[in-house]
Amino acid sequence: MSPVNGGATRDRLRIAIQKSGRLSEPARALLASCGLSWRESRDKLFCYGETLPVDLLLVRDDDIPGLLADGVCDYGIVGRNVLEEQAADRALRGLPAVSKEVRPLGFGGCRLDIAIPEAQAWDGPQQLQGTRIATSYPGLLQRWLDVEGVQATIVNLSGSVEIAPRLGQADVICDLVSSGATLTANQLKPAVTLLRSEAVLAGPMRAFTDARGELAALLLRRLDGVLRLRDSRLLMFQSSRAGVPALLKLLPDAEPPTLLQVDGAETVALQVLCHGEMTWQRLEDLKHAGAAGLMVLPVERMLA
Ligand code: PRT
Ligand code: ZN
Repeated sequence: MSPVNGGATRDRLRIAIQKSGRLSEPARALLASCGLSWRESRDKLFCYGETLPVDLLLVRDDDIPGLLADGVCDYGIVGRNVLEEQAADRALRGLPAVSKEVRPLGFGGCRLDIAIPEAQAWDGPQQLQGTRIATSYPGLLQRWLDVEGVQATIVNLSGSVEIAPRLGQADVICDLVSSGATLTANQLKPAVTLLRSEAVLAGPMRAFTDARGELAALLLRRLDGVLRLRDSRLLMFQSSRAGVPALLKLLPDAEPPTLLQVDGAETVALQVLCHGEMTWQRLEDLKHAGAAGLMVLPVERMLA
């Protein structure tokens, strides 16, 4: 079969993910945890979906918005920074949006920051008037400069942005930052954040009118289940019936509990699905408030 047939009617769903890079492994793992599997061909561009008619295209992340725009792929897993850059670029050229963020996916977190030389003070955006700013995100930078009313020269670089000030190519930079170590290594410091980013599922503006519609709904349903459970734990403990309200106040991120009567009318056993991190401190607080026999269990799968 041909992996590419444009935006024509199809009965298989096609998802573009990064071939190799920061997002490729977590993207595959996430889709696998939704019950998808593929005939492995990791060296190639195309993976044929086996458990469901959902195929993968393995590509460079920068190509994903274009593949979505052309209808070659139905969904893509890509950094919000890449998706928003395409949107900003299209908007600056007066073109309509062609794809949208469908779900944030909770990995690949970073920020698009303007970073300035360490020795400089930051007095706000107006300080950038008349400067040269090196970036690989000219659309997002221009959009921000327009909002702030700043006139600056954008130096468009495809890589090694951090080194541009030292090479005399630019005064400051606008680049992705996660730990900040790269900025420090280049005697730069973050000044202002233009965008908070993470990997997202990007998809079409309009719903599918063919068999892909049902497949897409199924995929999103499973994805929502997986994302919801990612930080979820099943908490089990016993307490006096009278003590339950005080304990539940300590669990604001919990689903309504299941209560089982244990010992006469007084003692109850509780099962609570909690969505936040279950730290030792939280367990100790619960114990202090009267919980006994506390147990935290991982949740593997859930179908509401
Ligand atoms: O080959 P391909 O084009 O597909 O890959 P790529 O090299 O363009 O992308 P890749 O794999 O580097 O990044 C993919 C996506 O990961 C990005 O689009 C972001 O959404 C996300 N991401 C998360 C990051 C970072 N964190 C990150 N730290 N992308 C890049 N960086 C850079 C940063 O700019 C710096 O140069 O990594 C370096 C280390 O960052 P610090 O702050 O930890 O030092
Ligand atoms: Zn890239």
